[in-house]
Amino acid sequence: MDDKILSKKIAMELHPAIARLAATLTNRWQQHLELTPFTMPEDLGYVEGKLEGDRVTIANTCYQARQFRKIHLELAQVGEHLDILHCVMFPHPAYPLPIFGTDLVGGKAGINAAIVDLSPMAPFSEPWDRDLKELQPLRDGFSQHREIPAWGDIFSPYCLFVRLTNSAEEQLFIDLAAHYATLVSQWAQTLAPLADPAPVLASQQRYCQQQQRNDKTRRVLEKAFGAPWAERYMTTVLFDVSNGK
Ligand code: BLA
Repeated sequence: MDDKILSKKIAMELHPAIARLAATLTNRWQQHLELTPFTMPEDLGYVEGKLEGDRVTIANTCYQARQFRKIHLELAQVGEHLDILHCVMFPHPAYPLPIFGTDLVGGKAGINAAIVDLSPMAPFSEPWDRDLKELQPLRDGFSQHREIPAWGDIFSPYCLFVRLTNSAEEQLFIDLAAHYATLVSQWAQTLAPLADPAPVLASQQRYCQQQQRNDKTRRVLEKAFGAPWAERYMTTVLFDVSNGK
């Protein structure tokens, strides 16, 4: 990671569950994948804006690996009251792996939105389905489930969307997200690339189009940076549609 981005991140003093999830995911990737750097547009690694007088800061870290086109971890902060972790692992479309995605949104009062999924780009094979079913006891450990919005038809039956009500639930969410990230990294090792990436590419494109319809994300970005910038950021950094290469 760029030293400048790292020191800015430390200065951010994020909600402890967000900082812990970021460290845990990075650790799992280093354990299970051979990471190489992924270069993103120069001006988008670290970004600052203003939202109703509050400073908005965004720090991005990106990697790639043989089976993953882009592994993106974003930490964002809106003034003193909103901390955000966003993470997506985009497989190369030649690998019919699900997309790992997680989003944590919260503040001093707690994490109001915690979502994690392995979203299928092709039907899950039986062993993958079994791996996900085995984690049901973890998914059962949350007291406040939230309703997935209509654009979320891209998510799997194993998607978890909750409010985290105490530190035990925070840790359980981190454990579940780490399991999901580990599973997709391990599944990746078992696959040979497909000759025809077109069907997976089409599923990935639909995933990105649906995520771009998340008005709550868009509104934060628009208010801080303006509509054109928010559009560029959502379509080139958060949910850029692979061109198949
Ligand atoms: C919700 N995302 C949100 C919310 C905000 C953001 C403010 C509302 C929180 C709440 O209702 O309590 C904001 N999220 C951001 C911003 C960024 C971000 C500004 O990532 C980036 C700069 N979102 C994702 C991914 C998933 C996701 C990868 O980025 C899922 C895998 C889901 N976020 C997601 C969902 C909601 C959400 C489903 C709830 C939307 C709703 O209830 O309408």
